[in-house]
Order: sequence, then C-alpha cells, then structure tokens
Amino acid sequence: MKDKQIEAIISNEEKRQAHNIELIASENYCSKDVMEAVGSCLTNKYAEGYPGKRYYGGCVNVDESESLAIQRACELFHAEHANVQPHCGSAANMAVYRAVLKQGDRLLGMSLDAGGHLTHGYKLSFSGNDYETFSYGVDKESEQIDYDEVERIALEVRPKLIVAGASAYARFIDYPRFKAIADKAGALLMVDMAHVAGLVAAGVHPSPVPYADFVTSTTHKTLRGPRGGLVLCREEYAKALDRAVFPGIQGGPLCHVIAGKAVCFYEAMQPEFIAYQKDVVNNAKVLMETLKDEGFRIVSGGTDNHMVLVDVKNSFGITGRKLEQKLDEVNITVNKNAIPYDEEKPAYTSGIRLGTPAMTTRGFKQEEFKEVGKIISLVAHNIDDEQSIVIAKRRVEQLMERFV
Ligand code: DSN
Repeated sequence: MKDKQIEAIISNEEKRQAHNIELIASENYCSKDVMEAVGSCLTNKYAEGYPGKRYYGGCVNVDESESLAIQRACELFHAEHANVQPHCGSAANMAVYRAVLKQGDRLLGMSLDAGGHLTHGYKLSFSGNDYETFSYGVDKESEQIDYDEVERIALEVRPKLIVAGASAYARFIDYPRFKAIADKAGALLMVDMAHVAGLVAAGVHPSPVPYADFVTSTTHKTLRGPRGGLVLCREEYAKALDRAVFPGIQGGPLCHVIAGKAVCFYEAMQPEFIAYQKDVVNNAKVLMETLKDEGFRIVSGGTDNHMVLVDVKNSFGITGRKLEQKLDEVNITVNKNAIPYDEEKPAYTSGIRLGTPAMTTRGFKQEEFKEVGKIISLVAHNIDDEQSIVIAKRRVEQLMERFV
C-alpha cells in the first residue's frame, strides 16, 4: 500500500484482533470470502435502483449479485421479501418507519435503559425526533420483559408500530405474544433481530419472521457477514419498503457489501453454521455459569442467547467503565453497559455486556470460556492490584497462543 499511515493502522488492528480476546457481543470475525467480496471491484459500481430497474448502465453483474443476495436472504429466513440495500441497522429501521409511519405517528419500543436500541425511539435519535415515542422496559425483579405491562402500555398508547428486539437483552423474546399485543392494540409489529440473526438462521433461537410485519437486522453480528443492514417483510409491504430505502433514504447501494451479504447468507445455509451457533449459545451459558460461580450477579439470572449481561456494581462495587478499562489492559475487549434501573450515568454504568460469537469463531470451546470467566474474575476481584493485572495478561497470552 502506498499510504503507509493507513497501512500501519490496518496492520496494528489486525494484530489487535488476532491477539485480544474479543467479547463485544455485537462483533464477530467474518470469513475471508466475505472480506474478498467486500474488497472487490464491485465497490466501483453505481447502481441506484433495484435489479432490472437501475438508473445506470453496466449493472448486469451487480444485478445478479443483488438478486442472489435477496433470494438467499428469503430462503434462509423463510421470508416473502428482502431488501439487502440498507447500509446499516439504523438505516434498516429508518426504512421501515418511513414505509409505514408518518411524522408524529406513535411508536412503542424497548427503552435504551432496559436494553433497547437508540433507533427504537430514543429521544436523541432520529426515531425519537420524527415520531411520538413511548417505551416499555423490564420487570424490576425478573429483569425480563413483562408482557402484561407491554400490553397495558400498548393499549393505552395505541401506537401505529410496536418494535421488539434489543441490543442488551440475554433472554428469548416471545414473538407470538408481541404479535398478539400488536393485534390487540391495532399496531404493526417490527422485530429488530440484529443481535440474534445468526441464531435465528441456524434455528437455535425462535424466529420472528412468522409473526412480524417487518424484521430488520444487521449482517455483521451473530450472522457473521459484512457490516450492513437487512429488512425482511411480507410481500404486501415490499413496494413501500423498497421505496423507503431507495430513493427514500439512500442513493447508490454498496454493491461490494451486498455481494458480501450474499456470501454470508450462503455460509449461513451450511451445516457447520448450525454447529457454530449451537456452540455460541453453549459457550455463553458456560461463561455465565463460571462468572456466577465466581460471585458475579448475572442480570435476569441467565442467558438464552449469545450474550451475558453482568452487574459488576452490585457484585464488586466497581463501575462497568472501570472493569472495561482494566480488562482492556489485559487484552480482553468488552463494553460497559447499563443494567436495568441503573443508577450510574451512561458513561460509567453498573454493568458489562459480554458475547461469545467472536471467540467461538476463533475456535474457543467451553474450556476456554471457563478460563476467560476466571480471568475476568481475577481482574474484578483485584481491580487495583497491578500484580494481578500482570498475571491476568499473561493468562490471556497463554490462552491465545493456540488461536493466533
Ligand atoms: N451498537 C450495536 C451493539 O453493540 O449492540 C447495536 O447496533
């Protein structure tokens, strides 16, 4: 590469990704094939429009690639229609809102504090600006969604759209119940399955597709594809959705990323993908149990998916931020995360969020996740003891020796 500065930055990031234990629940390592598609000459092509109906000549190959991605997405998730153009998850959610809501319409989503996403109605996001938004949270005791309470709010608020799905929620979501609530309240239902899309594709997590009018996702989390967005919907909403994506909110699609999505959907149809997703879930359970045994309080008491939400404040009297920083020092990457009814500010938080998708891709099994839990415990129990930090870092290096 002629640009030595960027070359060095990429090389440093390659090293960081190879040597660190990556536990951010929304991250993963996509395959070389996905990276090849994303790094291909398809990045050079403009293709505003949809396959067969473009505003540029020369789209024969990108038409084929996008058609394949659409066909595979529908097959993988048993959906009637797919739009593979959203540049990211936020754009996917925005497209659905714009397809069915007018400015000022009512939207009900999970609150950010309880584990929802910014785009599910948070006031500083476009979603909270463009629509009149209401939120539901989790029960204070169980720290799980209280469906009776969601129903009560929905019947009071009468939203046009209910959003289910979360960024920091480790339990199954009852999609049939959400559908029943939406029907009773006269609302449409959108499920944002970004975090669990890979689990859904592999059948190790319930699918929202039979119940939701729209399902949105990213393609880079558990699904292990390129960074990007996806919307699935019933045929009756296909035209409105496609118009909302282009020309509604986006211009030219990222043809190289769409090809990467097609590769990702192909990979997700292979038997080894199912085995991988089973491991992701089993590894999360092992990590959760290890941490529990080591004295950590687990939010909601467990996990049904790829994620473990840990209350470090009430376990060790430290903030999520402090533990995130100390784990960074020993080359374990996590993110601080608010827990339900958190009294700490968002920049500090009482919790950390852990995920198993990335390290399961790297080959970690249950034994390695037990050791990860124990190293996290060593750091949390000895947060200001430099000697313990040195020992923890050495244990991370030893663990990673077999995986680099
Ligand atoms: N920011 C993502 C996450 O980490 O969960 C959600 O989009």
